[in-house]
Amino acid sequence: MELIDLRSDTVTKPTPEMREAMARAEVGDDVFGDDPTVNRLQELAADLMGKEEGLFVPSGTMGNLAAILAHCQRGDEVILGNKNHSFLFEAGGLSALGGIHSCQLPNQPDGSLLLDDVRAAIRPDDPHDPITRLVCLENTHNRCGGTVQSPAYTVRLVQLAHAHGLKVHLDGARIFNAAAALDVAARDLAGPVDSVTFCLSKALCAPVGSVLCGDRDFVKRAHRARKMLGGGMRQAGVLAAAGIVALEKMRSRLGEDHERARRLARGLREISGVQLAAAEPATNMVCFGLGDSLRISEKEVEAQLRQEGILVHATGPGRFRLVTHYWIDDAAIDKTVGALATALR
Ligand code: TLP
Repeated sequence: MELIDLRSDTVTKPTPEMREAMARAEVGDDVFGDDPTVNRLQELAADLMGKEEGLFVPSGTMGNLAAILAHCQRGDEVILGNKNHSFLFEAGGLSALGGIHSCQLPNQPDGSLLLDDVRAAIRPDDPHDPITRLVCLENTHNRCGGTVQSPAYTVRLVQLAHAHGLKVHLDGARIFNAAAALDVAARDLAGPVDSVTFCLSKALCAPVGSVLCGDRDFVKRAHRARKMLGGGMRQAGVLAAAGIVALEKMRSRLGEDHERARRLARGLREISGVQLAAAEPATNMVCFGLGDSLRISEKEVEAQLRQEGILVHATGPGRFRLVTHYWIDDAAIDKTVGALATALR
């Protein structure tokens, strides 16, 4: 049975075109900067983000941590959302490995931070306080349900941060989903910030990798951080080749995933007891809870759907996030709605 895997867009497998490009890739030692395919990917990525340079990293987690290490010294403070991936799901790397203090502000429903909250969180120049150095944004915002923040908001946040001498890093793991939903170019969202990470291995289907982009000095420091974290890869062109196909061929189709997320949400809305987090999903994530009337646990739902060949993943007690992607078609959505309707009857 062909599995329908809605646990994340990280489950996407490389397309046949990617596998061919990987087999043909010209390679060299990337730690020496000698891999022509990695270099091409980095240039392409930097151009799409409106930045001077790019740095290929093995994962979004390492991209975010290398960025934070490149911006901050030990003991500095980062302002970020209390639902940001870097705070919740990166194993505490910024404090464990970077010695960096975090100030967590409440994410608004769209994943943004209130400018007044940011302004109030910036520390005075006082020896009792850590030095506020960086603000981290996330767009699309994963834990807020794949929500998007506009270029205008990004500019306002960056202006505030820069007025106080702070840098801004954007976790743009799914920045191309945000750009597609807002019908803007990714550089409209990434251009204003000082650094941005985006993932090749999620909706874009590459098997591995993210790119961290910023100005030349920043990327030089991030390069050192990547080495320190063990992320200096050698003949990484075989991976970068898939990343190039991802950027050239897979960005323009992301609207299809968003349309399927809306189809899924429409189906779920008809099932009594399902409480959708948002009337309309902003991008490729559909989040919902199980109402009290339903006498079934999230583990039982996972198990029942698995028997039908459908993989879903609970994000908390009675809560789910289903993610659409390249390998999910309309029939998969309809089968999932049917299976959930049966499980929750
Ligand atoms: N997110 C994964 C899980 O870790 C939760 C997922 O299934 O969504 N930033 C954001 C916004 C992310 O959603 C993720 C992965 C990362 C960073 C980390 O990327 P990787 O997995 O490449 O380290």
